[in-house]
This record gives sequence, C-alpha cells and structure tokens, in this order.
Amino acid sequence: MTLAPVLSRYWDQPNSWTLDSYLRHDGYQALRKALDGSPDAVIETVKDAGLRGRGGAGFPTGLKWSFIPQTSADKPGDGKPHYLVVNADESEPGTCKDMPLMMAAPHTLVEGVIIAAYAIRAAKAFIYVRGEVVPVLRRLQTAVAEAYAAGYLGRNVLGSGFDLDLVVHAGAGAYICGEETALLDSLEGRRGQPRLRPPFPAVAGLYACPTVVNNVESIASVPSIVLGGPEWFRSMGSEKSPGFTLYSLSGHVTTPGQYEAELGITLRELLEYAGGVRAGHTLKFWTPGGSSTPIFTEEHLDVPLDYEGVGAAGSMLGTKALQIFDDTTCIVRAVLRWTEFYAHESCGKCTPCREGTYWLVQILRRLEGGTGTEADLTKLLDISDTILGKSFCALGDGATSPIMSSLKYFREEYVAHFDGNGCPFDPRRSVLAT
Ligand code: L3W
Ligand code: SF4
Repeated sequence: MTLAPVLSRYWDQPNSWTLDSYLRHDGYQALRKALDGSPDAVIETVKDAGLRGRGGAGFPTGLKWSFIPQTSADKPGDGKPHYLVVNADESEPGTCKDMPLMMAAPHTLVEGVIIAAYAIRAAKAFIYVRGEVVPVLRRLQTAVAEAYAAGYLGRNVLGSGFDLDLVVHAGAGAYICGEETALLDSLEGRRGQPRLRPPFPAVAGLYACPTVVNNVESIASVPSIVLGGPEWFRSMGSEKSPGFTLYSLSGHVTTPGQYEAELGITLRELLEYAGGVRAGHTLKFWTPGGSSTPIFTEEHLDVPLDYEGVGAAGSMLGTKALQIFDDTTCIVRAVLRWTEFYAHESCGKCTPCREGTYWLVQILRRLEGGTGTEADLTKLLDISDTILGKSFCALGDGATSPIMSSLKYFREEYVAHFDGNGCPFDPRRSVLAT
C-alpha cells in the first residue's frame, strides 16, 4: 500500500496554518457544499462513508451523530440545546497526531467543527485542548478569530441562517480528561472524573444536554468526505475500516513522524517509508495504538493496521501511535515506565485501578531492580485480572495491556532479571556478577 496524504496534503506549504493558505487548498468549499444541503444529508454522507472515530475506539462517527435528537421544524426534539465537543486532550503515551494536525492545519479542524455542528444542529461548539500545549492553543485561537472575521463562524454563517459559536478551551493537564465524560466534567468546571455510562453523552452530555464528543482527527476528516463523497472515501481502506488515517511513528525508527495512509497498511510497509528501524538494530516490540494497546513483536509486521486486522491479531488499533522499540530496549523498564504513567494519572475514583496500578508499579520496580521473584510474575497477572473489565473506565483496562502482553511475549526476559543480577541491559550487570 502507498501513502495517501489527504489531511496532511499541504502541511509542508509555507504558513499552512493561515486562512489564506487553507483557501488555496479547497478550504471551506466543503462547508459551502454542506450548507447547500440539509443537516440530515451531512449525517447520511458521513454514515455512508463509514468514518470511524480516530480517538481509539473506532465507533462509527455518523452513527454517533444520528443519536442526537434531530431537532428541526418538522422534528421538534426535546427542546434542549445540542453541543459539539472536540476532544483535543491528546495524551496517550506515543500518541502525537492531533497536535501536529492542529499546528499545521487548524482550519481543517475548524471547518470540520462547523460542518459537524450544522449536522447535529448545535449552536455552540468547544475544542478542549490539552493545557500544556500553548503553541497549539494560540494557533487554534488565531484560526478561530480568522474564521469569525471571514463569516464562517458567528451569526448567519455564510448567509445560511445557521449560527455557531466556537470556544477553544484549555484543559489543566490530566490524562483522564481525555475520557469523554471526565472531559465534560472538566469543561463544566468540575474535577475531571469519568461519569457512569449510559447515559452516553449523545443523550446526556455537557450540562446534561445531547452532546457529540469526537476526536480531532475524526472531525478534521469530515470536510474531505463532504467534498470527495462517500464513494471516494470508501475507495481507500477496507469495507469495515474505510478511508485514510494518520499513523504516528516514534521511537527507534530512522525517520519518525506522521505517515498518512489508507487504513490497512502494515508496519513493514510504513517502515519502508520511514527508513526502517535505526541503523544497526532490529525490531524488538512495538505498540499498534499507544501504550493502552497490547504490544506486538516482529511476527506482527504484516498485520493490516485497521480495526479488524489488529483486533484479530490480539490488540487494538487505538490511536495508531506506532512506538518502535529496538533490541537495546529492556521490556521490563519500558513496561514499568508506562505503568508509572497510569498509576500517576489514575483519577482514584475506583478501587481496582487506584490500588491496582499502585501495586503494579511496586512489583515492576522490584523486578526491574533484580530483586523480584517468580511469584511476582503471577501477582502481576492476578492484579491485572482484577483491574481488567472491573474498572470504571478504560484507563484501568489500558494499564493492564502492556503488562499482560509483555509477559506473553517476553516472560523469559522478566525471569532473566531475577535469575541473574538485575537488568540484562544494564552495562553494570557483568560487574555486579563478579
Ligand atoms: C451512544 C451508545 N454512544 C458507545 C460512544 C461513546 C464514545 C464512543 C466510543 O474509549 C478508547 C479506549 C482507550 N450510544 C454508545 C455510544 N458510544 N456506545 O462511542 O465509546 P467506547 O466506550 O468504545 O470508547 P471510549 O470510552 O471512547 C476510547 C483507547 O481508546 N485508547 C486511548 C486513547 C487515548 C487518546 C488520547 O490520548 N487522545 O485518544 C487507545 O487505545 O483505551 O478503549 O464516544 O460515547 N450505545
Ligand atoms: Fe479513575 Fe482509573 Fe477508575 Fe478510570 S479506571 S475511573 S481512571 S480510578
């Protein structure tokens, strides 16, 4: 498969983030087309295209939009306002696609927001951005101001009678606020902790009103779908995973970065574009979609990177954050670092995750330091089993993925840590042994 730059097609152009540049690349043409038709027609287009959410779960975007009560003259709905919220709180370890998109092409997202808000009949939309990324916030704010000045936002968008206000909101830097209901709590000014679902946000979201929460890349994909049409979108990828997407390669790879391609490309193919694993080394393990997805090894190089292919191979496509680790990496140390992240970011609401991630870290530290035992490996699996499927939200489940999958593929390396004198990758080990 080849690369398929759609979202990233003009990122390397000078000042790609400005309205002028966007207008030179079909900018806001999709909005004009959408406003010429009905909101329902936009929902049907996105449904027919088969766009799946790019935030990790792959839920069908058009279907999610259709859950919103369709208020209009002939469909009165429940009288509550509708909201669109873009989840731009990207913080899954290794995940780095939404921030580059918003830096290079903020108007793609803004145009997607306006079309999506029109489709779900929302008069107010929010982009919830991770607070630490000030350059992204500034770039978005500038793009939104440009869009207001040009008549794409505000009252009577392009003379269509449709009104929309868009607010760029800075979060305060908690990974859990990427969970959609914790994000909504945070947006309402409360401490960000997940809510019980159902009700899903589409029924009772922001201020208990019908709300669509979508990932940045999902919304940014909408203008090209509206312009190109569902058939064009479906000409890429597979039947159940159609279209193009951003794959983010990081770690021990010659040329890390964003590689936009049809869904279903393999890591072997992507590595050819990225110059391969860094010179002189071999691939040891990798994540298909961030650290919350079970790791893969060399034997998975030809797995199609779409929802079905990765699922059938025992992992999840997740955020398509392909973190590459070569033969110099200690698996125990890598898993410890990820687990420390989850323990730190656990919101503390439910016991399996709050207590479990703490104890996982203690055991992994012992193992990494060379003082673990065989019983510790059993304990890691026991605790993971207590967290998995018994936690309140996906953070807990995600924390168990690297542990369980690394024990499946690299159990011997865990054992080597306590069979010898600590980490086999520690250059001081031979000295310690004497
Ligand atoms: C209405 C129903 N809506 C589901 C909606 C739901 C949500 C979407 C997907 O977790 C995953 C997680 C992480 N009526 C509905 C409905 N919905 N049933 O569909 O829902 P769900 O529960 O399948 O997933 P989620 O809660 O959105 C996301 C994984 O992604 N992940 C983490 C990603 C981190 C980032 C980041 O840092 N940016 O994205 C990586 O793999 O583990 O499994 O909107 O409301 N009946
Ligand atoms: Fe909070 Fe973890 Fe429970 Fe999610 S699983 S609600 S992050 S304690």
